[in-house]
Amino acid sequence: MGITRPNARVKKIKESAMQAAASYINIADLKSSGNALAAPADLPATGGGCGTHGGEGKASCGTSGGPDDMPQEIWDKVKNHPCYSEEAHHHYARMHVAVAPACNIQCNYCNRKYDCSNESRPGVVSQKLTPEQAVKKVLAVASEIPQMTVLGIAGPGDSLASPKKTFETFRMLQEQAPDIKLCLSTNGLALPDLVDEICKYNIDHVTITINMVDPEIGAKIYPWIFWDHKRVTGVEAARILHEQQMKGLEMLTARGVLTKINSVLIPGVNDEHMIEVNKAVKARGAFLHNIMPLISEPEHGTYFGLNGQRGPSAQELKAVQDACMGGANLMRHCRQCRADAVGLLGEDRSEEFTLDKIEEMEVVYDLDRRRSYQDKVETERQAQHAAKVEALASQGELEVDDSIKVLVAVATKGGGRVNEHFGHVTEFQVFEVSAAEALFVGHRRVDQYCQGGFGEDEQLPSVVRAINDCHAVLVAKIGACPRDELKGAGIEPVDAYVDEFIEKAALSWFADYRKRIASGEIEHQARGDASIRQGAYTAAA
Ligand code: CLF
Ligand code: SF4
Repeated sequence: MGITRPNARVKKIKESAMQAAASYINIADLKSSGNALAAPADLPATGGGCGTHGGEGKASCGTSGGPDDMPQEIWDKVKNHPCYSEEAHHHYARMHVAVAPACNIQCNYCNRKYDCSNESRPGVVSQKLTPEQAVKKVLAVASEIPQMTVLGIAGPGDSLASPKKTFETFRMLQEQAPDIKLCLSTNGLALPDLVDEICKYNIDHVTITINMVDPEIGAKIYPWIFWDHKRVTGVEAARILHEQQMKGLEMLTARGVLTKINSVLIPGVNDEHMIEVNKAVKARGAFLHNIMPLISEPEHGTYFGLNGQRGPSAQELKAVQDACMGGANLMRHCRQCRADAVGLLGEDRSEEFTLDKIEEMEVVYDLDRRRSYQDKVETERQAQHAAKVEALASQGELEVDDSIKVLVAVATKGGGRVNEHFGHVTEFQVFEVSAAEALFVGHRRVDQYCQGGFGEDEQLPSVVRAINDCHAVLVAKIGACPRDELKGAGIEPVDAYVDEFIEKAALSWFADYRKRIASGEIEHQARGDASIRQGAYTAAA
């Protein structure tokens, strides 16, 4: 199967993305540029608001939403789920257990040597566990990390291709740790047959990876599926997969299970199709749509990697996400975690919880201790929210173009604060800041610049490339050499907001930036594009 080259409209998205941070492609541009926004003929029209009726979207508020933006029962489900609430992901952790090794389909971006790329990134292989080992591990992590609130099963194959292991793990855990939310991720092929089982075990959150709603496009992504005891290929395989995915999604929605849709953005294959996917899943009640970049390199040994299929740049990804705004709520804080990830999104503590280490640990699952710790987390989270509201209120009136939006990279080690040294960063969080808001729009992985107390100068250009579309980088501390390199690239290093909450710091810096524009001290310049790291990730990277 050949690789489709980007067509004219994708080129338009890319050119638009490259032009300027202030001129991202928007939904209006796409409305006027083609029919991508037209709802598929067989779908009901979508409605706005936060209603929970029928197959409509349960909330129109996005993952940054709070209790005022959605019904109480939905808020109760998402408030401390780090993937379903952007705000929660600064404070609450999740973990995965790798109990599901088999898969029933083949994706062109997957090499079975690695974890399922639908819900993880290539480059590392998880330690596979039995359900008993998995439950033991969850209890060990829960006793060490009281803010770990969610257990997900996301591979390393498909969680529903090995249903016995998946459900046995959930069943045992529910008995022993009833406060932990259960979550699973699937390609959807076996989903309709297992929806009742999902409800039986109170699994409140299900992710389905849906990369297309057009089987012709699907045939470029899936070479085969295993269906009805035989291998099915081509468009027929994609058609069956598509029908199962849509049916499964509708069934979950009808039963009140919150669903998230993961889509892998593959330039030239499904990028211009993504708006249609977004509309189709919204119409069937998906709570969230997570559009993730394809990670593709020859050394991953995947069909796409070996055939030169590239992943999107940071601004290409953002342009497609921005174009989907107004449809299903978007998740932009996904970290494409491993099937055995442990910790806050963006950190991976799985090495602390290998089977041999767990054997030596004294595991005390103390529900009261977990609750009292989470109460403290909640207090901190509310303080972060209040700081953001206060910073927004003090933005003030200036003789400056109100439509200016810029990206700001942030060095943080968690808690929603600017609290990491530039040299220690392995992941920058990126916020889009305007006079109206500071919105989390993504993250950028980088190689750690400071190694053993010294800066690795050859790493600096790749760090700059990763945040090259940002106007400033907020850090707790930064050395002279990287400071000069960043300034030379037009990125302002800022260490004036140490330990402050991120949104407040970003908004304060932006207020100062606008003042400098208003006074004529500086002129607002658009930034270029940035690269998404394509290399194999490791736990330390
Ligand atoms: Fe895991 Fe997925 Fe549940 Fe989250 S991850 S099964 S919904 S608990 Fe989260 Fe990781 Fe992204 Fe998945 S950041 S890859 S979206
Ligand atoms: Fe690989 Fe996951 Fe696709 Fe299966 S569903 S082929 S494990 S990426």
